[in-house]
Amino acid sequence: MEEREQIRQAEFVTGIIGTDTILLDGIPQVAFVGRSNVGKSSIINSLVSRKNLVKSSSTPGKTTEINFFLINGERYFVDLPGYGFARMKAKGAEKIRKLILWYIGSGEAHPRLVVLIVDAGIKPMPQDREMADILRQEEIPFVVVANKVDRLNQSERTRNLKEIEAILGCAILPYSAKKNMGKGELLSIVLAA
Ligand SMILES: Nc1nc2c(ncn2[C@@H]2O[C@H](COP(=O)(O)OP(=O)(O)OP(=O)(O)O)[C@@H](O)[C@H]2O)c(=O)[nH]1
Ligand SMILES: [Mg+2]
Repeated sequence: MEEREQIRQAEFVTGIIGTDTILLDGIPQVAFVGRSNVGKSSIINSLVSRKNLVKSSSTPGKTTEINFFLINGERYFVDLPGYGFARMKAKGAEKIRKLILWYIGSGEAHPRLVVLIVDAGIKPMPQDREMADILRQEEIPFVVVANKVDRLNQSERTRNLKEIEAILGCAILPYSAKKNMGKGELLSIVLAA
């Protein structure tokens, strides 16, 4: 029987808000990006089988720095702040947008793989399309994950996933951080990166 890839070790290393020496250490980065509150931090917790390695919250805008977690001593999972948080002051939202675009597009961080997360129950927003377009432009490999499918019934799932695929122009992986659905598949993708 094939041995399942596992995460044996996960530890918080640092949070950054711009240029940092961690970007120079040669350890590959897998980044988790998406709108605020879609469950980026929860997905990382589900992958590492820890409830609270990464702080998650029902209040959008929880993550404000770019947080690095060392996984199995060999790669980083990078938890980014969420974009498109409507209630955030314009200045703060712009700052976060710039921080994300710097991480994705400046060439300083060069993530190996980006996990672009959307909410399976919500139509992708223009910012999600923009993010997918930027990733294609920068030629950064990415995978799209539709989280919170546990909230949908089977027919809603099928319909929404199709619609999200059409809008973002790529295949998506249904996921539930709450129920650990899709975990095996996403785990093998992020550990292969
Ligand atoms: N039902 C359900 N709720 C989820 C799931 N994943 C996350 N949530 C909830 O969604 C809320 C936001 O989760 P976070 O992981 O903090 O989201 P985030 O994308 O990191 O948010 P920011 O850091 O603010 O950008 C929390 O209340 C989670 O419990 C899921 O798969 N199913
Ligand atoms: Mg978060």
